[in-house]
Amino acid sequence: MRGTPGAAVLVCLAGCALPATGQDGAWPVWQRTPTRLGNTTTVGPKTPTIGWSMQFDPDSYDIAYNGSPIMDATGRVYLCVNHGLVAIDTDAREVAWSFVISDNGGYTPAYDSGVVVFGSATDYVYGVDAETGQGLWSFPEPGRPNLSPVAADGVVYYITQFGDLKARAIADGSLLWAIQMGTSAYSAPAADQLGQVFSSSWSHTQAWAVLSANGAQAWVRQLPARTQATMPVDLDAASAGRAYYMDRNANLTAFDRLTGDQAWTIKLGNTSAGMAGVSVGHEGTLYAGVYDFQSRSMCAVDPDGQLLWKTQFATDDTNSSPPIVDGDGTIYFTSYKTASTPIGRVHALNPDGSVLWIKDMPERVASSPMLAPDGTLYVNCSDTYLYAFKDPCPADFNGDGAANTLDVLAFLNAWAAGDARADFNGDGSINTLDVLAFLNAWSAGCA
Ligand SMILES: [Ca+2]
Ligand SMILES: [Ca+2]
Repeated sequence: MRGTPGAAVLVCLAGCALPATGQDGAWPVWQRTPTRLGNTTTVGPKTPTIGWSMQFDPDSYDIAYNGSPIMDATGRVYLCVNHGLVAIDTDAREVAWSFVISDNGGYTPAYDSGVVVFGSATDYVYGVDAETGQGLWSFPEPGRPNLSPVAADGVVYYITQFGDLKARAIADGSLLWAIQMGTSAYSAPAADQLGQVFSSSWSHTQAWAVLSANGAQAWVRQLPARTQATMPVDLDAASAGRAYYMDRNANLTAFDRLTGDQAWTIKLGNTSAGMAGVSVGHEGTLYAGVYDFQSRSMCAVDPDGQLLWKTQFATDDTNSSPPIVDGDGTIYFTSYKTASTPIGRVHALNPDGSVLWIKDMPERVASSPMLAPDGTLYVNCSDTYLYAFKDPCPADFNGDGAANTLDVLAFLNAWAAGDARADFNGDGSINTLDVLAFLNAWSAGCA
C-alpha cells in the first residue's frame, strides 16, 4: 500500500496542520488497534509457507522474539532490537535504518504521525523519525519503560514497571500527565480513542481506566488475580463496550468500559496458570491463550462469557502473547518449547478451533504475529530473522514475491527446457495447454 501524494496535497490545500505523515499505520501498534483488538479484515496465509526471511539484527538474540513487528502505511516494519530500533523495507527486504542506543530496546514500538516511540529496558523513552531514523526526542524514565506503548491521535501512552502510567505528545515528547497505579505494573496500555486509557496495577491487583485528557481516574476495580497482559477494549455493540482483563489465574473478566461494572468472569485454566492475553475476533468472540503445569491451550469465549471451545496443544509449549485473528476468522499465535533447546512454533487455527497448520521455527518465537494488508504474516524469531509467511502464488513463477514479465520469461525458459515445473496444469506432460494455463494464472496475478 503506497501513499498517494496528489491526494495528500489536495487535502492539505483544504487546510491541514500536519504533512501526510499523520495517517494511521497499517499495523501501527501491538495488536493493530489502540484498543488492542488484534484482529483485521485482511485474509492471512492458509498454508505454512515462508515466502521470504531476512536477518534484521545479528546481535539481538535475547530480545528478538519478545516484541512484535509493527507496520506503517508505506509497508515499513519497525522492530525493537538489543541496541534500539530497526526499520525494515519489506519491498527491498533490507534494513532501512537502525536507531542505536546504549541500552536494550523494548518490546513492541508504537507508530503515530510519522514518529516511532519505544522505551529502553532501563532508563529512557524515545521518539524517532519514522522516515529518517533520526532521534527526535528522548526523556529519562528510570522506571523501566520498555513495555509496548500505545499511540493514537498524537499522544503516546505507556507504563513503567514501577507502576506509572504516562502520556506524552508524540511530536516533541512533552509530558502531558503522569499517574501512579501502584509500585509495579506490566500491562501495556490500551486507548479507546473515546476518552479513556486502560491498564492495570500488578502490585495492587487492580484494573485501571483513566481519562486520556488528564489521567484522572475513571474507575479502578479489584481483579481476581494479578495480570501482566494487555486488555483489549471492544467498542462494538455485541459487547456493549467492554474492557477485557486476563489474569495469571486464567480468569477472563469483562468490565463495562465506562462504568467499570463487571459483566462476567470465566475461569479458563488452573490456578497459577500463565496467561498469554486475550484478543477480540469478529462478532466480539474472545480468544485467550492459557498455560499451566498440565496443559497449554487456546480458548474461544463468546461476548456473553460462555466458553465456545478449548484447543490444547503440546504440553511443553508456552504461549506468551495474545493471538491475532484474520478476515476469515483464522487465529494465529506463537509458542515456544520450555525445554533446554528452545524451538518456536507458529500456529494457525480455524474459527472452530481445529488446527489449520503448525510450523516449527528454527528458534524461539514468543510475540504476537502481525498481518500486513497484502496478506503477509510476519513473525520475528530469536535467530534474529524476520519471517514472512505468504501463500504461494502460481503466477509468481520465479518466486520473487511479484507477478511480472520476468515470470513469463522464467516459465517459457522452463517450458522450452522441458523442466518438470513447466507442467503447469499437473497432467504429467508438458505442452501448449501448460502455456495457456500459466498465462491464465499470470493474468489473474497475485493478491
Ligand atoms: Ca515473480
Ligand atoms: Ca501439463
